Amino acid sequence: MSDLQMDEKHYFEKGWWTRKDVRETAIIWVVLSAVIGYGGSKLQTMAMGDPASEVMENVIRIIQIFTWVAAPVAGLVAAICVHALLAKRHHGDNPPPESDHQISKSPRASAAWIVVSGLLCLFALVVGLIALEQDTENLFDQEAIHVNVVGQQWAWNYDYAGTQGVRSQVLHLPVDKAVIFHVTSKDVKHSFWVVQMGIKIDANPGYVTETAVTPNKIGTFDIRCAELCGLLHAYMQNKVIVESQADYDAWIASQPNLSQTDPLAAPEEGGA
Ligand SMILES: [Cu+2]
Repeated sequence: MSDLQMDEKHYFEKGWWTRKDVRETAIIWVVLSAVIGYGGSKLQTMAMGDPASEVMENVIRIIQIFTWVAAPVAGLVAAICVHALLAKRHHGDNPPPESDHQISKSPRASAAWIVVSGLLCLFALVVGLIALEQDTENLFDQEAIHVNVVGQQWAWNYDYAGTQGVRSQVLHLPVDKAVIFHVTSKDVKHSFWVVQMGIKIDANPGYVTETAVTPNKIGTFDIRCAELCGLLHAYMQNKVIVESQADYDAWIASQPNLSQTDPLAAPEEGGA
């Protein structure tokens, strides 16, 4: 029998899970998994603010599911480290007799680790693909309104298709109606990010990218640039005002008619 097989036999001898160090590590594992799962899923998503679309609700749900699924893996690694630090201190030249548990060379332990990680990756892939499929549904909504988004150093401008040439620097949207964004840039790469609605897409010069969402909450939310785009990147942000359909229609009607004039010659509109 090789050394390796003997080591494995020794480690997996009958009743190995009743050993003191294994039990202590298991308790730390459970506690750390709960702390990592709760901290990661609750505190992390609390900082994101309340969702203003179903897409964002999906994003938060996925973060919570993935965090809880990953927590036992992170918890196990941390538990072994913590237990080793607390209980496995050794002083002297000769290693203690129990230091020969060669779990790292155990084919069974390696196989279990690979299979479990593989299943977790597969789970993440399937859940992610399902969410991605749901999130793209808005793109095919025939009733959607269309907004052209142009990023430039360091501002966003919005043009509303099908209106009298309405342009604004604060985005207005009606609640509970799909909106499709056609996004581009005048200069460098930016990234159009509607924070509480959970959508983010690159704004590339000479190219139009598309994303879509249905805002489901009335209020004012944040829009930011999510691509480092120069000196004032941090200030490239403005707001989206989600309002009732009537308020939105009234706002559109109140805007100057730019369709007959050269939009570049018209004064910039500051929004609400
Ligand atoms: Cu930018």
